[in-house]
Amino acid sequence: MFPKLVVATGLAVMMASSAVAETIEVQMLNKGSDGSPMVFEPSYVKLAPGDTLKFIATDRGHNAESIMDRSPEGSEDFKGKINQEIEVTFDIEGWYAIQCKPHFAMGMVMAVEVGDADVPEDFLEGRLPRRAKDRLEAAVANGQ
Ligand SMILES: [Cu+2]
Repeated sequence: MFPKLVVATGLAVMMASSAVAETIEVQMLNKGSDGSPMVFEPSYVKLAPGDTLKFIATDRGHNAESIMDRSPEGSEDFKGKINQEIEVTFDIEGWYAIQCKPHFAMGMVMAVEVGDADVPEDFLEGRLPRRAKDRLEAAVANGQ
């Protein structure tokens, strides 16, 4: 029994320290698992620089794109088409806000933290629909 445990622990350490970039899937849904309408699931993701998010068009009528001025300096905005599955790689540390354009006013947004970054002071400020702001706030709170 003891030798087995040692082997399992060694494997876990090896996996945790592996530097291989990961791809994490985010579903675009008409209804989340908690019943709320029009969501990205999960709505908060923490990545290491170089990791990729894959947006899955599970339900129709959604897209994924950057919310202007809510991503780190030097990063590039992206814009997926409606019903398009896209993969976005995040190289620069910081916080990113992402929206589904058709359901932005309904609060279809998510937050991505890359590396260990402080939330920028203006991340939740400026022009944001109330529901988008509420959900973004909740997503940020998840990450703190
Ligand atoms: Cu949507």
